[in-house]
Amino acid sequence: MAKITTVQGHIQGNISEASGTFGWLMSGITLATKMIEAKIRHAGLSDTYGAYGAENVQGEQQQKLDVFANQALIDCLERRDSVAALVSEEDERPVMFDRSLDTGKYIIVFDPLDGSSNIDVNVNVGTIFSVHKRMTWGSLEESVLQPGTRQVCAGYVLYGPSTVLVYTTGQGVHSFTLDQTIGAFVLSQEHMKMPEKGNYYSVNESSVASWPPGYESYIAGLRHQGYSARYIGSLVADFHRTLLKGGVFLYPPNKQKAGGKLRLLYEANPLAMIAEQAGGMASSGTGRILEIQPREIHQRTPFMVGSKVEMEAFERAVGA
Ligand code: FDP
Repeated sequence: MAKITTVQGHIQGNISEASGTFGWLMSGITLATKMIEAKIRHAGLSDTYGAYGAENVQGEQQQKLDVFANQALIDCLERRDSVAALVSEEDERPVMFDRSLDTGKYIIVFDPLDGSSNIDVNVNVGTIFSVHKRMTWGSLEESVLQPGTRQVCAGYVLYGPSTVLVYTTGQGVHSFTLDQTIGAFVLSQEHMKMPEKGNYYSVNESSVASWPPGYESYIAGLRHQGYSARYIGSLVADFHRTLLKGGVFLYPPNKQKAGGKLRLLYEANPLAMIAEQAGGMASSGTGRILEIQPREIHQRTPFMVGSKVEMEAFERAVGA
């Protein structure tokens, strides 16, 4: 019988945590994402599509699946003793637990269902997560607002034709595929590398007229070199393609969203860590994403991520 490696077993060997604490914590994430994936697979058969009827803290219409995904993650993680706080895109404030510094060591930040506008049309969506270690000084609130350089683990699950989990703990990027027959994420690729250069650029060009100087000519330059466009509108899916095929994804600032659209803590930071670990780069247009000191949990940032060649050209184009 062929030996398999599950994500919990793998991650335990990739983090400096002596006990099985981190594997147990990770099992909370994998259990929740398996519940989310099961719900998505049957979405057309049950009354799961459509708006929930409320707005989230960002002023966006919550979808029924957003609400389900958020609750699944909270339910599966709140019982893990090692969790000090949970921060979700869907909740205005962090959920904090009254646990000692020795027990409640981790803060988990997540976007339960990224790409909500694609849910009803059967296009790929995802869950993004980031884990920080609680600081031994300061308040728990301060621990929640750590820069991306201090992430101890970052990852995402892409609900696509197959369901894939990608994670890093700073020891390379590894990918797992959900084996439905045994209900486990099984190792499919270790030490993934983003190609140094790709053939695609990925951006919502509808706001080109209000991009800052340098962006439009950069994209025109890529087109001139023969690059092709790909834009799904689900960040996880657009990022996953960029990780595998190379190229560049951009969400620049524009007139309506002067500070960008994507969220620093649970979208840009985890994907930036994965990109860097795979040999790519991630920028806000004015500096490295991972070095931004967050001021609040739902902070937005412009987000550009991709292969080394395209990102170095981007930085030259915008003077970053
Ligand atoms: P959505 O609005 O569907 O939830 O962060 C949210 C996000 O999707 C990303 O997944 C996606 O990359 C981006 O917004 C799409 O925004 P635009 O529709 O403005 O292109």
